[in-house]
Amino acid sequence: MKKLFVTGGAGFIGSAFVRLVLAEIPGCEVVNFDALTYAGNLDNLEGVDEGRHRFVRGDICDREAVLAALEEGTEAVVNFAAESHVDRSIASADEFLRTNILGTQVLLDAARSRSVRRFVQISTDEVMGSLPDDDDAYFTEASPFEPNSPYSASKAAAEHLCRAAHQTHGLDTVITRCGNNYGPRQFPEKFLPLIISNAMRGEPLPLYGDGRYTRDWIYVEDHCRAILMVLQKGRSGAAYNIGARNERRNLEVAEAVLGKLGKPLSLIRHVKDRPGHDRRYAIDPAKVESELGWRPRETWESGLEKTVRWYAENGVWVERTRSGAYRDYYERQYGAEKSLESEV
Ligand code: NAD
Ligand code: TDX
Repeated sequence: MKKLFVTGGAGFIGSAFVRLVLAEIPGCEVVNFDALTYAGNLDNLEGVDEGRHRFVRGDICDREAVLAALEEGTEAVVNFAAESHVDRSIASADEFLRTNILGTQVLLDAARSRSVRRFVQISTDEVMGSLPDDDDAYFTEASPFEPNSPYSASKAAAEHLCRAAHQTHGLDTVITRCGNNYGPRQFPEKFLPLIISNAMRGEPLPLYGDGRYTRDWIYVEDHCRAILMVLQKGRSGAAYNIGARNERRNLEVAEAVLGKLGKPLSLIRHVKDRPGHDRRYAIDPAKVESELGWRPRETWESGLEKTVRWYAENGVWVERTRSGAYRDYYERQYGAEKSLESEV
């Protein structure tokens, strides 16, 4: 691989992917196209090899800007750019529809007109909705789409557009559907970095509802290695579910973080539930394992240890991301919960 066009590469997963590509594929150049929304952060790219990395600030909905940055000879577009936080999509869906749906179509069109060989769409397990609690059902690639939030509905729509580009125009598309990522540089509106940074400051950890919601956690670098394998060896037109067989209840995650930081369980607070809150995600990764030979490298214990340590050692990053616009959002989301319903 010589040249990749990565969108959303200043975000949490995209920046981890850019680092991985530059480190593991000698000679590969990356054009990193990112609008730098509240979630995009150039600090996430500190230390990358600038000789092979070109950052372009731009909006994936801006057709001309995309075409100007996307050069002939680009081997693949890898689309991470998205509005990615479920709670924000519940508060207001507009930006999710614009970026996640219209933006994906602009990229598909641009990839076709620049004769890009392959288009990789980074999707999510959430397009498949919710599984019952205490069940042995799993999401497979054949699971029906049942998105429950404006975020997951917009990601499902984006998948359909990729499929349509493949079927109608013969574009070589592949889709990855992953569960909850964790690791360094995740914006602290998401559950794990939120509770780590709150716990470090001795502040309450907000758990929606009964806290017994289950997520299937994967260390971000393991996810990125799977994306790289799908990019290099995945079947055209296929989707791959990516998961580390690591289901955890939110309460268990909170207890693990408090344990690692030596903080009391009394910091846990049950707050008002998320509307339409998906009960359980659980991914069957058999296809990516058997077809592509992918396996996660981190265990939950090693990944959580690395993650907590990274946040402990990068207080400046945390403070900078928690300032300004994010603080306003935090007040809107949790302000009413200051009187916190109960303690565990
Ligand atoms: P993030 O919110 O941390 O980063 C998103 C990035 O996209 C930011 O850098 C932002 O500036 C950029 N962006 C947003 N709108 C843009 C636009 N219109 N034009 C150009 N750039 C724009 O997200 P993340 O957690 O890194 O997620 C990356 C992708 O992976 C998303 O597509 C998300 O749906 C998917 N995903 C995330 C998870 C997870 O657990 N975080 C799990 C599965 C799938
Ligand atoms: O304050 C909180 N309290 C709480 O209990 C927050 C922010 C979340 N939660 C719960 C909701 C979920 O059950 O924690 C779980 C994880 O929440 P999020 O971090 O918001 O992630 P989730 O809604 O599961 O979606 C994530 O995984 C799939 C990503 O944000 C998506 O981008 C990805 O597609």
